This record gives sequence, structure tokens and C-alpha cells, in this order.
Amino acid sequence: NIDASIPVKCRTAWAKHATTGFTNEEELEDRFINHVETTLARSMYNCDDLAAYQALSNSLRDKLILQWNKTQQLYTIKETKRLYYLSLEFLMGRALDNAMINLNVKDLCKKSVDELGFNLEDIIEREPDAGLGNGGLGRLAACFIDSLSTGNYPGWGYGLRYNYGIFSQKIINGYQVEHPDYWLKFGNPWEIPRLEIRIPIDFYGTVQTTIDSKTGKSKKEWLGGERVLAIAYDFPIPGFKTNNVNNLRLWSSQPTTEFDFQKFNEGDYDDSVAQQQRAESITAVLYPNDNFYQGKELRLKQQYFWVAASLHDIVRRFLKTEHSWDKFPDLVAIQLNDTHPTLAVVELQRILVDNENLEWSYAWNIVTKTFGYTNHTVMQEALEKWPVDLIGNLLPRHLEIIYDINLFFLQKVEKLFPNDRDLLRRVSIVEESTPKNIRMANLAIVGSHRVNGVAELHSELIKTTIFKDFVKIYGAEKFTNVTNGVTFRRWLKQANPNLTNLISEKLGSDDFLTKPVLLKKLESFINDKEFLSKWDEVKFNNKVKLSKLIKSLTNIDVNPHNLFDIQVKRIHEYKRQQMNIFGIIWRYLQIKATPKEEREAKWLPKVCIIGGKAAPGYYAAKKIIKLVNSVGEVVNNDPEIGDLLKVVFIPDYNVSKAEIICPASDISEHISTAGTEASGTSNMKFVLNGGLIIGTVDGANVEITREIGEDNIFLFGNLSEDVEDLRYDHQMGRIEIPDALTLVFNELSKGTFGDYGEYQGLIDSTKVHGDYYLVSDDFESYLEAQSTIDKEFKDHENWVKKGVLSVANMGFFSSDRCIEEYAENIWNIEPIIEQV
Ligand code: B1H
Ligand code: IMP
Repeated sequence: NIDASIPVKCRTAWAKHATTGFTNEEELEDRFINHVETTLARSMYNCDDLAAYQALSNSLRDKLILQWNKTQQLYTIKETKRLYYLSLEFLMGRALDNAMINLNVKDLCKKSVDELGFNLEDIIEREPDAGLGNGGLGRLAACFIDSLSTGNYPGWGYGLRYNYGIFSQKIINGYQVEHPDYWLKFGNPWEIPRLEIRIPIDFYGTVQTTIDSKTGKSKKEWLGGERVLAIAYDFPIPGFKTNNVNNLRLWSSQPTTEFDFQKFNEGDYDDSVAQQQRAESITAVLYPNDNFYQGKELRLKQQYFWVAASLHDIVRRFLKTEHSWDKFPDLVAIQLNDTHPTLAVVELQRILVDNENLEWSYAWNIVTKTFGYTNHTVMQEALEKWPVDLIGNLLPRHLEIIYDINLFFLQKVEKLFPNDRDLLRRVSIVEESTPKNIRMANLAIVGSHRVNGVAELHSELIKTTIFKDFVKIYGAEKFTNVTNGVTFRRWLKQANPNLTNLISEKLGSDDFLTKPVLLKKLESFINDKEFLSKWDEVKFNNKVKLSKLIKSLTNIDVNPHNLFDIQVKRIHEYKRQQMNIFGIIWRYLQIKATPKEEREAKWLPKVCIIGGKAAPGYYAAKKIIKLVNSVGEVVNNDPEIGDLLKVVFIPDYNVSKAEIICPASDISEHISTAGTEASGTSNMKFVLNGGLIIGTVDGANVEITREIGEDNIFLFGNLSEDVEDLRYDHQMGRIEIPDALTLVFNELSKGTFGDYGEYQGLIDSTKVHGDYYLVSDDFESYLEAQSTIDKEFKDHENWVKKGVLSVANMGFFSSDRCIEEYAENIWNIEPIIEQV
């Protein structure tokens, strides 16, 4: 039932002149030059690396678009059930290298651009990162859409096309300084503007009640007060070794063309211009908070704008099938990536009840069958609670619907558990505080048929802590786990081509990139000395590459022969970079206290690398950055220390830097307070690249340990079940600072690393303010684990073996496995394979 808009007699002409993508070097070079000369209006004489990047990207884009069209037509014809992944963040990084790899044309591209006088690596470097996310949550969404395409699943992503992604971080005098990230500056060859897809989105206004003259029933209608347009931009997502190309549709806000002429003519220019600007500001910038709820009206506007546009599109596509509404959940699954898109639940109910005139409970049944909700955090400060007044003003009809959803839900709870007013108060979607709030997590749970956490420990924790009342109400079956994963195409093949080649040589193919259980075979080479030494050489070369990056960014020389200890992630007290730097200070003091002639024998030379962004308003996190830089300043310039210890802060950590950093670790640190890191995904990336980890029993570290074996990971610290008691003790004033930590605090107070006043807050939060993150409790066992690492690293062959054994057992952490689990247990969708 593909549209027949072209008359039959003309179709031969269309078929005859149909475009094809390039298939060999000749054709690619043709296309490349065509793009340079026409698309870019340049020539051989002024084609620089940037133009070459744009021309090559456009050539690949042509190929992608053709496959995109075929894929989407196939989905339409087959009327297959589709999954829509709603995420406010897609941390995509660069697209060119990934497209070449997934389309299996990288060698071909290399030869072609070489022939035309360019170096492929330099061309790749010209692409800005698409940084439309904060950290793990956004990168997870990016890995998931890669796996959806690779697994031939009909799945689209829906998000926002921010003009400014996550800020770029500069370090000035040791402090973080934020710079805007205008990533679209040179245009973006990877997006297809669909300027004809313009969806009106309303805000504010009033609710009108009318009485239907026939039925006598009252009917609600929302009359919006301010209108903006959502414009679609499509980003083709190629799968690996498949022709399947899915879509990431990002919305951009624009003013309506109905410029307020009346105001304009009355001379109220300012106001009519302000209204235009208000519209454009909606998708101007990504909120740069990780694991933190800020509660700004503009953020709520972003959420509704995105959710309303996406649902409009989803519903339109469903209506094309001409099926009745009860079929909606058989053709549509929508996944809520955290609570950020929870208004989608309310919007769909509004569409069904107000616009489509369906009966409330009939509509509600459709809604709850459609949605699934993924929780990503138990951190109180990250849970979204929107003030009732804010929602009521911006979305008056939606607030009424939320109240009705809550009423019916509470009635159900009351029936199940009569007279338990406290239970009703706890599970209510409305928090009866001043001011009153809407608890988005409660709304998401009530509006979904399945709720999942992102690692086993985390999924257990949500059932026993923040959502335990809901388990009582709905039963444990509603709550499930899907442990996170990462795409092996980007995080192994693209980031670490040499390791990928070595493994492919040994296993006879690169099939492990889509069938990661095959990695298991690596175990049989564990005594193959030549293999081990090649493995070690790959790691060394990756460390050399990182050393060069460090030199270029910080001017610090690091020795790639020494142990690289890396902690890169958003800066957050719960992730405990402060504990890392305290440990580094301790090590520095111990080295200094060792007689000079014994130092080399006693201390393993080590390069400590820390990187990550602090949310601009997060004072403590910014102080941690400053402290790392100040310690680096002292340690790196201490002539007594030399290569024994280096401390490096890598500025502006992002996806493309992660691709260089992850393959270069000997040890990486994943040391959150037990029970705080929902999963973590960089832990997986580092181990997948043959690095070992030091970590707490938290998030996915638990499952990594299970898969790779306890001997291959350095665990330390208190367990999550003990955290509550320890915190209670601390609040009661029972807090013991271990000697090693006292030593560090004293040195800081002497001013060795600059003005003590700068860091007093960091120290006091452990020493006097209840040590919420349990630094004092875990510090000694952290140092012990570090000392075990020092010993084990010296037995180098054994160390390399641990790396090989770990990689052999990392198959479970492929995001392909995650997508299979979601598809089967939550979405009920199946792969679509084109029939040849
Ligand atoms: C994660 C967030 C997050 N959890 C709010 N929660 C945000 C919350 O802008 N906001 O308001 C932004 C991000 N991010 C992370 O998700 C977890 O901390 C990681 O442990 C987890 O691996 C990742 C993916 O599941
Ligand atoms: P949508 O699903 O209507 O948003 O369409 C997405 C894309 O799928 C379109 O741009 C087409 O490439 C393809 N497609 C969807 N429906 C049809 C159809 O009826 N005929 C041909 N192509 C279609």
C-alpha cells in the first residue's frame, strides 16, 4: 500500500534514472568531487580538510539516505510494530568514522581520499562531536539506537535538536570555565532537514468545558495561548553489516509564521520580537546537569514541546494504517528514557480522550500498554518533581488529566489497601507539600506497563527503596532489570582498531562484533606468549596515543611505560573523584617520606588521569577539579618525584576523547559510594578494551565481576546494604577519620596545594557534615586495593592475561543484548529482515 503518486507511465523513467550509492573507489571519487564542486561550491584549489570532511560525509549520506528510504518503506508496507525511544539526550559523538565502519567502506574511503590528496584520519578530526547529552544516560541512548539498527529492529529515536550541546570545558588557572558548544557552526551533513514537517505545539491558555448537545456529556477542550512550531530533522542511523537504516528524529523549535502583525503595527515591536525569540529558545540549549533536577520552566517547555511533537508524529503514522485504536499498543511501543518524557503519558491520554473522544478507561488501557519506563537513578536530587502551579500555568489541561489519573489510581490503591492513608500519601502522584509538586516517577510508573532499572543491583534497590510501595500495589512482575551495555562497533572496532584486528586474526573473523559470545574463544590463547606480547604491544601503542593527546592538551609529559590509572566521568561527589585525589595526595606524601634511594624500588611509577565536566552550578564538583589541577601543579613539578607520579586533568572530556582514553588504561576507577551509581557504562568500555578496574560493589561492577571473575577486578569498600547504617552513625556524630586521610587533610591545611580555604568545604563535607558519601569509611580499603594493584602490575605477563580473560568474558555487556531483552520482555517487537 505504498502511495502511487507517480503515474504508471512515468515510472519507467524514474526506475531508469534511480540514484544509487557508490560501490567502488571510482564512484566514490566521482561523488566526492561532485560534492566539493556543487554542494560546497568549492574546487580543487580551495578544498581544505574541512571541505573534504563535508564532501566525504555527503557522499556517505547519499548512501545512507537511499537505505533509509528502503528501510522505512519496508516498515510501512509490513505494518510492523515499532519502538520509539524518547530521550532528551543522545550523546552521539562523531558520525563519519562510525558510518564508514557500519557501511563497511572505510578501506575504500581511505584509498579514495588518499588518491585525492587527503589523509582520512585528519578528515575524521574535522568533525565536531554531536554532544547532545550529559553523560551515561545520553550515551546509552546512542548505543541503543546503534544496536536497534544493527539488530534490524524497527526502532526510532525521538529527541531535541539543541543548537548548543554540552558546553566545552576549558581549564583556566585550574578552574573550569564553560564555553558554548555551537556544534552546527559549519552546517551538519548528517542531518536531513524536513522543513515541511511542521507541527504546531501550544502552551499556556485555558480549558473550555462544553456540553455535547446530543449526549449531554461535558467535554473538555484546551485552547492554547502561545504557539510554536516543531520542525523535524532526521539523522540516519546505519546498522553494522546490514542495510537497515533507522532514524533519529530531532525536533527544532521555530516561531509560527503567523507573526503578530497587530502588535507589530501598533508599534509593539519589542513584544512581537520577544515572542519569536521565546519560540527559538526552546531548543537552544541542553541543560548541562547530570543526575540533578533543576526545575526551570524552560526545561518543562522543552519536555512538552518534544513529547507533543513526537506523539503527534507517532499518532499520525499509526492513523495511516487505518487500524482501530485498540490496535495502537500492537503497533506502537514507547520507551521513556528516565522521567524526562513522562508528559507523553498525559499527552496520549489527552489525544485519545479530548481529540478522539474515547472513553477514559478505554483510552487509559491503551496508554498503559504502550509505555515502558526506565529508571536511571535513585539519587534524591535527580528525581523530577514539577510544581503544580508551573504545570497548571503552562499546560492547564494536562494538569487536570494528571489529577484524574491520580484519582483513579488512588481509588484503586484504597480498594487494595483500605484505610492506609500513609500509603496513599506516599504513592500519590501529587506531593502534598507547599508548594505542591507532581512526582514524575510516580506518574511514569502508573502510566507504564513495565518499569526497569539498568543493572541488577540497581533494579533490586528500586524495588526495595524508592518504589517499594508500588511493588506492593502492582506486584513484583511489573518491575524488571535490563543491565546496560555498550555498542562494540564504536567502543571496540572504532576506538581500538588494532585490538580488534588482533582478535579477528586469532578468532578467524570479526563476527564477535555482533556475536560477542565468540570472544570467549580468546581464553584458549591464554598461554600463547606471542599473542600476549602482541596484546601488550597494542595496549602500549594506545597509551602512546593518549600520551600525545595529553601533551597537546596540557603540555604534560607522561611516560607510556608507566601504569595509567584513569577516572573519566562527570564530576560528582557520589562518584568520589575527591577520594581519588585524596588517595593521590597520600601517595605523593608517602613517596616523599620514603628515603630517596628506596623510592624506585618501593613505588610503582604511575600516571593518574582524571577528566570530566562539572555542572556549571555545582560548587563542590568545581572545587574537585581545581584541587586535581593544583595537586598536579605541585606533583608534576616536584623534581624529587620525576616519573614516579604524574597527575593529569584532561580538559573537555567528551565522546571522541573517550574513544582515545578507553583503550589506553591499565586501571580505571569506578568508585562510587555503594548503591549510588545505577549502572555505569564506562566501566564496560574500559574492560572491553583490556583494562582492569578498581571499583566498589556498585552498579554494573557487580555483574562485570560475575562475568570476568573476581581475580580480574579490584573491589573494595562497604556494601550497599551497610550504607544506611553508616550514614546514620555519621549523623549521630560517630565518624572516624582514618590516619591516612588525616595526613592528607593536614597537608591540605598547610597550604601545600594552594589556599586551604578553597578546599575546606571538600574536607568538611567528610569531616564535619556527616560524610554522606562515606569517604572516611572506604578510604583505607581503597588504598589497600591500590597497593594490591601496584604488586600485581609488576608481574606483567599475569597482568596481560587478566586483561585477555576479561575481554573474553565481556560479551554480555553488548548493547545488542540489551536491545534483545527490551524487545522480548518489554516492547514485544521483532527484527525485520528484507526479503531478497
Ligand atoms: C544517569 C541521569 C540523569 N542517571 C537527570 N540519571 C538528568 C538524570 O538532566 N537531567 O536532569 C540527566 C541525567 N543519568 C546515569 O544513567 C546513571 O548515573 C549511570 O549510572 C547509568 O549508567 C546511566 C545509564 O543508565
Ligand atoms: P512516516 O512513517 O510516514 O513518517 O514516513 C517515514 C518515511 O518512510 C517516509 O519519508 C518514506 O520514505 C517512507 N514511507 C512511509 N510511508 C510510506 C508510503 O506509504 N509510501 C512510500 N514510502 C513511505
